[in-house]
Amino acid sequence: MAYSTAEVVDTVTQDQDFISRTAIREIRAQIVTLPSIRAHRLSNTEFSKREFVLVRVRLANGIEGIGEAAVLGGPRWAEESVESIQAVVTRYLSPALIGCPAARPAEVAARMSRAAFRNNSAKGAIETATFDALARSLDVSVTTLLGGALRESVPVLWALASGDADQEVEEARAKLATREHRDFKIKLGFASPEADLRRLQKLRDEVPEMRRLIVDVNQAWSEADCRRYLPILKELQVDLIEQPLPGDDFEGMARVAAQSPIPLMVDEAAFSHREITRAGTMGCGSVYSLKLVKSGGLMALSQAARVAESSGMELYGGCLLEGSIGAAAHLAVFATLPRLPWGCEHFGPRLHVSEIVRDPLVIEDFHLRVPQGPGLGVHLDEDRLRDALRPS
Ligand code: MUC
Ligand code: MG
Repeated sequence: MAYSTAEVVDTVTQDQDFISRTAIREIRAQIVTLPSIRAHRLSNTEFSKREFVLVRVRLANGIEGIGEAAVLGGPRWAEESVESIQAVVTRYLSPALIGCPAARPAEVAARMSRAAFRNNSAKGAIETATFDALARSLDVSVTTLLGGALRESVPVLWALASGDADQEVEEARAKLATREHRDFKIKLGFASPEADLRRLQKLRDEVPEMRRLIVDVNQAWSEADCRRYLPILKELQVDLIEQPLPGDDFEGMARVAAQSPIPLMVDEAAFSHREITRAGTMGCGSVYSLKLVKSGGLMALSQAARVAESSGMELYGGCLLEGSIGAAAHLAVFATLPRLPWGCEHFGPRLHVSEIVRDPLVIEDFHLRVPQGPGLGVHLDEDRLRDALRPS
């Protein structure tokens, strides 16, 4: 059936009208503080409350989208802090984006990269909020805009990170009993390797039902440590070792990976697509941890998955302990990936004592459900948010 000229002109006009109604009018960045259920320890930082920046993008059509900019232990896991994110969003990214249509995500991303170098957590939250607002304007899910869902849920692990072996045994048993988690990530590197291995041995002995075990060393070991301790990790049936060496030691990671009896996962080493390609082609690891704070946007996160796979790495759905908003943003991308063999680690929402959304994410039968649209599928609870805002 051929369209008449008048019908084509009508469609083009409607499209242009829609695009102009999605012009970004306002971007707000609010610092949120949520206490954690227990202390969470990494090799280089420790915290008992989580702070993040809630980004709200309002369009000309009145629709608002939300995004979460995560950090870990201040400017410690990466260089951004909640204060720097708030300043960069308000002072640089927001002025660059006012008037830009949310219906042109490629232009949103291009304007952000012209306005600021890196600052990926800030950019990732703005892009999330922009996609959320655009998807709500169209009454579809963000996943639909990113290619459409290939799965409705993702296997999700739990991280044991108090450093207290007795507490960790109890925590692992509780997660197994409620059928929330059977795969676990154990944070190493804040104690001596010998103490960490004793902790692991106790967990293996006392919780034999634990299935997959991943250890995250967060860059704390040397190459010599790896040679000494990797055979013991193999005996403890560890399935994956995450970023044992410093992020910039690509050669060391490649040497360790070549000799390791267990696959290595690349985390802090690779943010940009060029770094991912380098890590993969050098053989620094056989798995890549996908994170919005490394990629700086939902589209770039989805591309990072393709780049990692084409460089020879399998995919793991990483996190920076985001709450429900950040987790929903990751899930919107994870749902579109043809392969995600290592599942994900978006247990972050359960690490907080409270939520700022009305519809917390659902974990059942060891899987995290992809929230359904429109938008990200999560909605702010303004009363809870008010209680959680850091006083200015
Ligand atoms: C990291 O390095 O992977 C994610 C989970 C967790 O326990 O720490 C973070 C960061
Ligand atoms: Mg890690």
